[in-house]
Amino acid sequence: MVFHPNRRTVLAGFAGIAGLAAVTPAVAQGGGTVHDIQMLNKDPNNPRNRMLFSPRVLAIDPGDTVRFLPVDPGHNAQTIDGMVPEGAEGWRSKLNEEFEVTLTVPGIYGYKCLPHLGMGMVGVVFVRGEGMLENLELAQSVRQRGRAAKAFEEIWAEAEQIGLMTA
Ligand SMILES: [Cu+2]
Repeated sequence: MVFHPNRRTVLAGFAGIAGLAAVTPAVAQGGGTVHDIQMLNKDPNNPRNRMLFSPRVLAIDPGDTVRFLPVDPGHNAQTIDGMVPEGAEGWRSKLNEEFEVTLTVPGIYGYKCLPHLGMGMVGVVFVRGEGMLENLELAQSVRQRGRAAKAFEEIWAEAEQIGLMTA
């Protein structure tokens, strides 16, 4: 896992020099793609849904970067104990701060917003590749409460629906 706290600045400078800012998708330093997850107070598609990561199910390739965007204040993103693949490290972002993490180990990464875990503000990143589902059972066996438990049920169902739950 690699942190790139200042990469946006670096990339912006590079894109400016290359003159490609408008047409080039975000590419991480290592060549992987950058995927954004918004941290929101309200779901634009359903205002009754409060405090959420969007998207809360994300599948990426090894070496890709996940970027958490503090669109609304009061959120962070941190991995949940027991929901990180063996050999990989978790992460913990600060409140209200944009945060990037590059994931190289295939598997399932469950994370939460610490202030809003009780409101079901959780998400899962699937890193594709050999062994992606090796920690699925372990991740699913982590005890969740209340709305977080409900959110994870929905997340696993959504992952199943988009074909992530079969190797
Ligand atoms: Cu939150």
